[in-house]
Amino acid sequence: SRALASRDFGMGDPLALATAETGLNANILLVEDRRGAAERMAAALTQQHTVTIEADPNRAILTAAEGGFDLVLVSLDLENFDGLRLCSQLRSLDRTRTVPLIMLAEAHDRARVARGLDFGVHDYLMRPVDRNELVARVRTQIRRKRFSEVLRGAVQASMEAAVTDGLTGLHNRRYLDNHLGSMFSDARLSDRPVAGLLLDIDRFKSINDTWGHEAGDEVLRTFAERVRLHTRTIDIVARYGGEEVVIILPDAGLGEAQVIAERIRERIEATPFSIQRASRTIPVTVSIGVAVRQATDTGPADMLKRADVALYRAKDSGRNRVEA
Ligand code: GH3
Ligand code: MG
Ligand code: MG
Ligand code: MG
Repeated sequence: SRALASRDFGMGDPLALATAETGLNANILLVEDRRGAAERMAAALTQQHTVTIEADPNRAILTAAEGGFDLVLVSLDLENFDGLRLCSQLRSLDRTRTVPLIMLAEAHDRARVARGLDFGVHDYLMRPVDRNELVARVRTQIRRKRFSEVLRGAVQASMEAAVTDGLTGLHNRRYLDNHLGSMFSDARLSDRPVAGLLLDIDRFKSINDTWGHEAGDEVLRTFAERVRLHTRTIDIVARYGGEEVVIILPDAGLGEAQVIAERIRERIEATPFSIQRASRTIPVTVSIGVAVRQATDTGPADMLKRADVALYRAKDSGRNRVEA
């Protein structure tokens, strides 16, 4: 589970990263048609950030939607355009929805500022804009944005880790259990086939006993890699138990499933597995049980049960075989 932990937080401590000053250089869009004010604000920000001034609010929306901005400053007192409406448009566009917004307001704009904050504008500055306050509020929003980006990445990574087997990188049983049921009932509703393959490495215990548990792990990883290589992305490949792998093939009938199983069996046998520590290769074979969905099945467990029975038959009749 060390591998899991480092995958979870492979980006380092999210909080430390998000708040590191080096991560706070931002790309800022300043929507302001008063030239003097725009230049003063840009001058205050350019020490740390890159500032693009846009005097035309219609063009500002297009520019912002092109992406790449970490923050948008919007004047509420544009010549021929309602700055608040611009803010609301930026909040509703997919491309700009999460970009922090800061309103630039006059004293008479108080009510509009309140409305802006209500519909999700992040902050505001009163004019005349204080240089230090501008720099500080911008920094706060950038830090908040960086933090939520890192957090989103970390959440995604740990959600992925929760359905991934740490040793092989295959899906784990939880993932299989979560998806197989609906995949199976979809197939039943549209009367399409589904096949299940149960793979079990032959005499794996003796690989462990002869070459050590780490060598066994290496064989498992290589095995998983090769299986993955010979399946499609729409197939579910999951580590089912210790050295057992389940493959679910949507839309595959018995004949097709047997061909795929045979191809995998052959690819495993054809190339011996390398064992780094012993600097040598060893032969590995796999037995595979194949089953397909039947109209009388009450759920995927029925199909997997038949695959298991077929697998047992493959073992019983000499191993390194496919049985259905
Ligand atoms: P058969 O041909 O009948 O399948 O023989 P086998 O030895 O492969 O079958 P058995 O199920 O008896 O042994 C499986 C072994 O797999 C036992 C267990 O120690 C080992 N194993 C399970 N998980 C792991 C793992 O993550 N790493 C390693 N190295 N070994 C594992
Ligand atoms: Mg066994
Ligand atoms: Mg085995
Ligand atoms: Mg086994």
